[in-house]
Amino acid sequence: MSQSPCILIGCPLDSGKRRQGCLMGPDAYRTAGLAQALRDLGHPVEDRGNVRPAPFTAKDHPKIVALEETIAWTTALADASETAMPDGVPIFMGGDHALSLGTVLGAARHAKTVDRPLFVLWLDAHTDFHTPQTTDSGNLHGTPLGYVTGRDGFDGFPIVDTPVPQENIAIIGLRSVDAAERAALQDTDVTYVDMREIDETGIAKPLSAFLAKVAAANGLLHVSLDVDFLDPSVAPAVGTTVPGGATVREGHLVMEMLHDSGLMTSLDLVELNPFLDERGRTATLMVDLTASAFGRRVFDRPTRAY
Ligand code: 4U7
Ligand code: MN
Ligand code: MN
Ligand code: MN
Repeated sequence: MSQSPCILIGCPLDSGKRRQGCLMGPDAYRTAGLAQALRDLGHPVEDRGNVRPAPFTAKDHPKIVALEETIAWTTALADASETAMPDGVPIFMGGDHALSLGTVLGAARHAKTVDRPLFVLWLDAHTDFHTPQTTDSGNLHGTPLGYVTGRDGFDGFPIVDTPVPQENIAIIGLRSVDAAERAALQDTDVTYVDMREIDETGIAKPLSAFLAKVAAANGLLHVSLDVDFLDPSVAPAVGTTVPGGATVREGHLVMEMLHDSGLMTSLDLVELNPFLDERGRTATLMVDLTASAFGRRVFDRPTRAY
């Protein structure tokens, strides 16, 4: 399990919001040494280069930013994701969070072909549960969980034939939730963990409860790591900074627990904007966190069951 091949897939998608720069993310991860860090842990690594969006014609919309481009990316990334999953653990190097419309859709298609349930762990300051109807900003990077759970309103996007069941989703790290998202989420079986709960109980408790569910169901687990899950003081290279985020140690603990569980089958690294970074520190932290998720540790410990 620890020697599972890692498939690096560059997703220079920048269409999920107005502020540009995430298109440089894949090259920042390469420059920060992601492939070598994984090889040093014994994993075979294949870098498949960058995905390109399907052909599209941009139109003007009163509200939604870059709708056709994001649809085109969703189509291409769902294919790339579904194709890569049988070959190893794909690591999608973003790109903004709109890339997860495609990567999770592809993972869901793969899960259906292998007849296993898909679970999604969303590490984020935000719930990303909007639809194109409910978003105020018009930024589609705030919609991927709305899309993959099968909410209405995604006209023109690929059909979500196998929505991810709400009870298979956990969002951890929350501290910025819009009113429309809160209203929609409160009616669901999605697990959501805000920073207050993390402060009160620690991050390990809700995470191990979720991992136990994944293990019991023999599920596949897609993990989506938004840079803004982390506190902006340690991860400044992100457009949507929200104070009060996860610490470096909480980030590593989550990733170490994911590794110990052996459950993670695909990973998004999203929202890194290298234009906003300070001497590469955010890219480097994201690489270090990924290494923890693939087996880097300070000392070996007795294996725990989740
Ligand atoms: B990210 C926001 F209004 N909810 O819809 C919105 F607060 O992928 C933010 O998590 C979305 O970074 C953030 O624009 C999307 C806003
Ligand atoms: Mn996000
Ligand atoms: Mn976010
Ligand atoms: Mn963001």
